[in-house]
Amino acid sequence: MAGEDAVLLVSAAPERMRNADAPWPYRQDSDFHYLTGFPEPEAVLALLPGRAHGEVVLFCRERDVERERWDGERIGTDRAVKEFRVDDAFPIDDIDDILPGMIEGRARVYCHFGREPDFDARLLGWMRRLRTARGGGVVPKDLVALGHLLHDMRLFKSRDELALMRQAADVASAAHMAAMAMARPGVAEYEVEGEMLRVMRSRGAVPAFPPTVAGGVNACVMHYQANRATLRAGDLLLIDAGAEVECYASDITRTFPVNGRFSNEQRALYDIVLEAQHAAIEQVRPGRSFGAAHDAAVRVITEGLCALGLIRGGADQAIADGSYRTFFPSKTGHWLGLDVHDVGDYRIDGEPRVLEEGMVVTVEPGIYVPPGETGVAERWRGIGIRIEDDVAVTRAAPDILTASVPRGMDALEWAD
Ligand SMILES: [Mn+2]
Repeated sequence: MAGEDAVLLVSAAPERMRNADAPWPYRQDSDFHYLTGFPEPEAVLALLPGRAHGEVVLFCRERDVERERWDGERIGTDRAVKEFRVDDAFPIDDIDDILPGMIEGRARVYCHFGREPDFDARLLGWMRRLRTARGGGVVPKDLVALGHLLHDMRLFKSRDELALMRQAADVASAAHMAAMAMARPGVAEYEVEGEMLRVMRSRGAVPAFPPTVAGGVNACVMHYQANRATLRAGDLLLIDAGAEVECYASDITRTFPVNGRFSNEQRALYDIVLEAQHAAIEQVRPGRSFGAAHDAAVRVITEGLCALGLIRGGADQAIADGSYRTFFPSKTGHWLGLDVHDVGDYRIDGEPRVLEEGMVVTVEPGIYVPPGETGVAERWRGIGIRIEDDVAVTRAAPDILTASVPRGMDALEWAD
């Protein structure tokens, strides 16, 4: 695709500091992981079509007994070749001397630029080195943004990738069910969060993003992450949490009554969201447009809110003028993969993308009645409900990877 006269360069994610000299837990760059599976920082992958000594070249840290005593084992260049299926590996410290010669004479460099300032600076340094080389090196004419090419590949999940995503979905499902089992009036949101993190870590996974554990009115804050409040009888609890397994994400939301019983208003709105989700999931099929699920959810939610009197003037008008967004301001889903909001174009030439086998999307309609929304009767205000599942596009029916977490109202109610 890139051509024989191209070179492709991708850098590992740098270590990032949380504060002072305390780092964040390391997470590999998704593109770099996709292409190499190599888990360390300070590495660069070079794909060099036609190179006689090997087309797949990795620059990485060398073994270093003294450093490894402090920071743990490094893979090193020898094992990189043996275990990560690269043709050739060199010490990252030598990259400035070696890489410019590898780039020389090639017409195009595919890479990310404008993302990591350090990588941008190094890339320009290699170009400068090439230009000022003895005899004057042949500098590539074009720097090409790698995103489109690579991210279109990432959009289609292989069988192995789907297996990992199923694992990530299973871990998140277990975490959600543990949360349901312990949520009670008087329990703090962070206690529920802690239980979910315990379940994820006990299975070797990590959270794919900071969980939202939002009791009552907090559910109306779309990205609530404070998780500080205490759960109260009569409130709903909205939990949006996902697990990550070998860098592959899951993303699940459930909303259920803290005291085991939906109120009439909660029940009425929940019923609409669940029906909207069913209608949306029906659209996750090959040949349907990405936007079809959202359109289906908007239709069900708007008609439901009209029937309950929260929207006046008819569903067609509320959809046409967008006023339904007072209660449903988000989209119904996103691509899911190595990133929770995964890469891949949603539109091609202005038209919504058509779904194909191997794509994975989330389906997450919701109703959020803002607490200050004086246009509706007070009894509706402050209710926030979202139901989110991860769905793979298959030739047959939509494959709900997260179906084991209950979402029917009967299954979410309990009595002491
Ligand atoms: Mn989501």
